Formats: sequence, C-alpha cells, structure tokens
Amino acid sequence: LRASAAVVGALITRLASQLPEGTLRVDTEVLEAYGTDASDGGMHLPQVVALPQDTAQVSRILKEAQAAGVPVTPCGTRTGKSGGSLPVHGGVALSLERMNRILEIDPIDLVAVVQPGVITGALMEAVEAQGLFYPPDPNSWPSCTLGGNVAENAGGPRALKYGVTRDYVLGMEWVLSDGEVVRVGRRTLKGVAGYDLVGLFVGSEGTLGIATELTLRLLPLPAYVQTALITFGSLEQAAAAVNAVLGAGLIPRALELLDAVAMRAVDGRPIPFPADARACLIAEVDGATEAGVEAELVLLGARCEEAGAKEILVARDEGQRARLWEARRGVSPGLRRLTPHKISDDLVVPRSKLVEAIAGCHAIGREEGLMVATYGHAGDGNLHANVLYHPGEEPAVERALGKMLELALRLGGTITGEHGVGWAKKRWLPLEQPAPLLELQQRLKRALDPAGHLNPSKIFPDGG
Ligand code: LAC
Ligand code: ZN
Repeated sequence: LRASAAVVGALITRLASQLPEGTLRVDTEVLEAYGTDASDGGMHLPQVVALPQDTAQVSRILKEAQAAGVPVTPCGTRTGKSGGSLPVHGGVALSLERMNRILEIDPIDLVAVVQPGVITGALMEAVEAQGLFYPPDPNSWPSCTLGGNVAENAGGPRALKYGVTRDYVLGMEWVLSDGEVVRVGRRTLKGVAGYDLVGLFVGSEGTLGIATELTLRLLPLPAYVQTALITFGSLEQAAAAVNAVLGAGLIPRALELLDAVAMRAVDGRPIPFPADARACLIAEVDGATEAGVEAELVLLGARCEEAGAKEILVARDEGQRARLWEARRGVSPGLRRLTPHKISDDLVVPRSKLVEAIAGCHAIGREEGLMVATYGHAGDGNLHANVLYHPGEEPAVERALGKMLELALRLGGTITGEHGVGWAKKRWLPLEQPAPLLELQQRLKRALDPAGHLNPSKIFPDGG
C-alpha cells in the first residue's frame, strides 16, 4: 500500500497548485510529530502532512490522493489510545486541527455546530458560558478534538448518566474517500428518514470518511453538582460499593474507581490520598435543585458506608472539585511514569461482573509477573486495566492482555469500551466478533472506500 517517493512527490506537486501555501508539510520534525499518538504504537512516519482549512480543501486532498493511490490517514491532536491516527502505510496524514471554529451555539434548538478540529474542552467552556452542557468528557478533553471523539465514539466519566459521543451527534458533513461531500443526519432531536448513517460514521475510526462539520446536541447545564472522594480499605469493597450504589436506583453522573497503584501514580498531584486507602471512588451527582443533589449524595454515601467505605470527603468548592478531577485525569500519564512502558486497556463487563473482572485482572498480572493497575469508569463496567512493564517483558504483556480480553468476553463484555480497535487491538477483534460479522463490516468499508486507501489496515485483522 505504501506509495513510492516519486508518486507522493507528484501528488504533492499536483496538490500544491490547488491549496494555499503552508497546507502541505514535509519537514522532518512535522512528519515525526504526526507519526505517533498516545497508544504506545511506535513511530509511523507519514510522507506528507496536510493541514486543510476548509471542506473544499479536504475534498481536494482526498480526491487527488485516491487518484494517485496514496493512503490518507485522518487525525487531529493525536491523543488516541488505539493507534487509529497512525499513518501505518505512510502517505498523507490529514489533520483537521486548523478547522477549529465553533460555528454556532443555539440555546433554543439546543445544538452546537462545530468544525472537527475544535478542542472538546473549548466547546464545553463555550456552551457552559451560555448555561448549556455538552456532556461527553473523554479524559483528554483539554487537548483532544471533537472530530477525533466522533471518529472513536469517545466516552468518559459522565457517560454513566449522559451517554457517549454517539448520543450527541445529530448530523454531519461527511467527505467520502473519493472527495465527494455529503450531509447526513439532521439538526432536530428526532428524525428517522433513511438509514442512520450518522450512527455508521460515529466510531468508524477514520476508515469511512472525514467529518468536516458536526451538529451536536446540547443539554441545559445542571445547576448543582457535588463531587466526593470515597476511600476504602480494599479494592473489592470499592467495586462492591459501585454495585450497591447502582442497585439502590441511583445514577450518579460519574462513578470512577482508582486502585492502589493508580492512586500512587497521582498521589499529591494535585491532591494527597489518605495513607490507609487501598482504593477509592470519585462520585459526582448533579441536578436542578440543591436539595435534590444533597439528598442523592447522602444516599450514595450511605450505600458506600454499608459497603465498607472508610471516609467520604465532599469537595467544598469548585477548586476542590477541579483538583479531584485533575487527579483523575492524571492517572493515565501518571502510570506512564512508573515504568518505561505501559499498555492501557479499556475492557468493559456487565456491571454485576465488576468485582470478578477486577480480581481477574490482578490475578492475571500475578500469573504473568507484571504490575497491573485497574482504574476507570467503574459505574459503566469500563475498566482501564493497565499493564506496566519493562523492556523484555513484551511476551508476558501480550499473554496478559489476551487473558484480560478473554476474561472480559467470558463475563459478557467487550474488548474496547471507549478507545477503539484501531491499530492496537485489531488482532484481538476476532475474539469478540465472528468471521461473518467481520466480513459484513468489511463489505461496508469496501462500499464506502472501494480503493481501500482511507486509513488502511485499521480495525480489521490482517488477512481478513
Ligand atoms: C481515562 C482514559 C485513559 O479514562 O480513557 O483516563
Ligand atoms: Zn477512560
């Protein structure tokens, strides 16, 4: 699939005459920057980086690249954890980062219209300033883009109550692999005309086209929010408390779990954890009235105490809330500092199997002699089982990862809840999905990208 330097050179010459100066970059530092992401998937240099500023330019690049037979890999700020934006066959890395304008925020229609390169946190801030709410909150929201969130169908802590990115995408402008531009979906909450092509696109990991404009659903901003840190003497107690809370009919907006390794990875940055805590939950509740939110938190606290909680520390103000979430967001980078390498997994199990899944992951770590951290969106049954390792331990890591994914499937779950399959997990997809289902999806891929040059070699296993 890799194109020769001569073919790419000719493509660059053709495109350069049609695009503003500075749109195409071939300097080494730029190529290197677009050759990696947050997946620990190594360096995959593109042959050229394209930085289009509008839909017409995206369309041009796709059209010419397809005609030349050069692979195109879409990307944004490259915070992805499954290698979806790695240009594994070189070619064009097409970044949407310059298309970063919020085009419209409508408080009556409750929609925002944005370009794909808008940073997720920038949209959150802009809508909150108008008393509105965009709930999907992948932990990289300070730096990831909405286009990437849509490509991966990103989730986050608030998915427990509010759902994932898919639940907020109403419509989009979609550039197909040959450069054709279509508009799919709508601006209204309801609408059932034709196939749900928005649903097909969201989570397609850059393999079916490029979204150049997104119409996103908004909610009114909940007036009251309370956040608490709840500590436990054991990981099992913390996991059991998650089931107790949900079993009591409560749906907090977030219910996050950190085990002892995860707490150590962020301890003091920026909050210290009580020294005797072996696990903790971060719980957040929201609502329209202060009394309602208080009552929910009291009920949640009571369930956690029955499950053995040691301490319940409620954030007193916005600053404390922000620090608690900063600590939670710091877990992934913090774990990265503990050992030279780590693999960050995002398996999901039915919530009734949470205790078993956590115990199982740690047992697998012991079997393989590896350090394992489990943390994440426990309320969703979505665990970040991280394997921390040193050079030379790769075979054990591969075995451990396989065992963890098999465990998730045996318990009725899935191999990826929010990071996607991409490049990192494609060898595992057949564990979850049988050959006919893989083939059906590849037929869709061929229908939308007959030349197979759009983000090639992602999601589906080689030779499939
Ligand atoms: C998190 C990322 C890794 O939840 O998904 O921290
Ligand atoms: Zn996560």
